[in-house]
Amino acid sequence: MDDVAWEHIYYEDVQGYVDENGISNIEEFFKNKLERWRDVEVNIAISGSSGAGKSSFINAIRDLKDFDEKAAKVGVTECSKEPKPYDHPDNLNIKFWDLPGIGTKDFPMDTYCDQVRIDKYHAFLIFTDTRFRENDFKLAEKISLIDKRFFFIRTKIDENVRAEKRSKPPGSFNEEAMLEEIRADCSKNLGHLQSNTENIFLISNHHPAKWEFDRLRKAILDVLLRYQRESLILSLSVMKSLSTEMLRRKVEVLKGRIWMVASASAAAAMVPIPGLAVAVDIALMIKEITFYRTQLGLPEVGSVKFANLQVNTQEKVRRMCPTTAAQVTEVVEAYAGEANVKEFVRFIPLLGLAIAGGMSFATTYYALWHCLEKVEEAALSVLVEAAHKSADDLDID
Ligand SMILES: Nc1nc2c(ncn2[C@@H]2O[C@H](COP(=O)(O)OP(=O)(O)OP(=O)(O)O)[C@@H](O)[C@H]2O)c(=O)[nH]1
Ligand SMILES: [Mg+2]
Repeated sequence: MDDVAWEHIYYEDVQGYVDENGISNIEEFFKNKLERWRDVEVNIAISGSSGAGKSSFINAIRDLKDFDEKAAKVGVTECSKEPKPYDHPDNLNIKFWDLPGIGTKDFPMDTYCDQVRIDKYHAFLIFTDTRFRENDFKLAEKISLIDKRFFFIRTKIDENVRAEKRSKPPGSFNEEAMLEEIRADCSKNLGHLQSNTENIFLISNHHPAKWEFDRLRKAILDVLLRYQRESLILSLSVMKSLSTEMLRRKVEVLKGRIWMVASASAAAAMVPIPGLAVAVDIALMIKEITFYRTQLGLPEVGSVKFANLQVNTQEKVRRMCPTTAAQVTEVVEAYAGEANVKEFVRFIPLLGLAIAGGMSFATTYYALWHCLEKVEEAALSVLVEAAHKSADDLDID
C-alpha cells in the first residue's frame, strides 16, 4: 500500500489549516475538502469555423443527444454573439464555452482575444471538418503567447470512412492508411503551429467511443492543473467512455482521498462503538464507499441496469460492495487486526499522533483501500460486459 501522488494534492492546504488552527475541528475541515471537488472551475474553450461540429462535440462530451433539452443546438446556422457556457451534466463547475466564430464582423481578429477573454480558459480546442484556416492559426498563435495549451480537432471522421469505403473495391479499404493521410494533411496544413501530431485529434462526434475521442478526453485532463484534473476525472462517466484507463484514473484519485476520510473518521470516532474494538466513523465510511460505487459506474442493485447484467457480474456487484452499517462494520472488524499503524507515520508530522498514529486511522485506511479494490474489480466486470455488448453498435457499415 504505497502512498499515491494524489495524496499530495491537498497536503499543503491541510498544512495551512493545521498551522493556523491546530487539529481542532479538523473533522469538519476534511469533510468540506472531500466535497470540494465540485467547486473547482474548469473552463474549456471550443472554437473553430461554423458547421465544424463544435456544438455536437459539446453534446457528445456531455453525454447528451442533440435533441435533449439541455443540449447545444446542432445543425442550425446560428452566429453566437458571445461565448456561451455549457455545464457538465455531473459537475456544474466544468464549463465548455462555445466561442463565436473568429474574424466575423462583430469579432474581428484584432479584438477577438479581448472580447472572448482568452485568459480565462484552461485549454482551447480548435475545430474543423475540413482544413484549418487563417483565423484558426492566428488564434493558436495568440494562445501560445499566453502559454495555454491548444488542440486541433478534425471532426466527421465517420463520413470520411463511409465515403472512402464506398469509393473502393470491396475488401480494399484500409482505415489506418486513410487516417494517416488525414493526419498528415492536417499536420502539413498547420505547419509550424503544431510541433507534434499528438495535438491533432481525429474524431467523430457521433461515435465518441471510436477513433480519438477518448484520447482527446484524456488530453483535456492532462493539461489541467492537478487539482482541476481531479475534479474533471471524478465528473466524467466511466460507462460513457467505456474506458478501463478512465476507471484506473478514477481509482487513483479515490485512493488519494483515503487519508482524508481516515483523518475525519479518526477525529470523529472518539466514542467507541459497542462491540467494535476500534472506533471509526461508520456513517462516513458508508458515504465514501457509496461514492466509490457511483464514481466507478456500478449500477444500483435492483435497477434495470443491474437486471441486465450477467448473473456472475450481478453477484460481484452485490457481494463486493458493503453498503449497510452491519456490512461495513464487518469489513472494519476484518481489517482492525491487520492495520499497521507504522505505515502511516508519514502523516504524523501533519496530523499529529492522536489522529494519524492511532488504530482508528489505520483501520479506516485499510478497510477503505480494501473496499475500493473490490468495487474496482466489480466495476471492471461491469465495464468489460458493457464494452462487449456495445461492440456491435460501434461498427459502421
Ligand atoms: N457525420 C458527422 N456529422 C457531424 C459530426 N459533428 C457534427 N456533425 C454534423 O455537422 C453539422 C454541424 O454541426 P454543429 O455541431 O452544429 O456545428 P457547429 O460547429 O456548432 O456550427 P455553428 O454553431 O454554426 O458554428 C450537424 O448536422 C451535425 O450533425 C461528426 O463528427 N460526424
Ligand atoms: Mg454550434
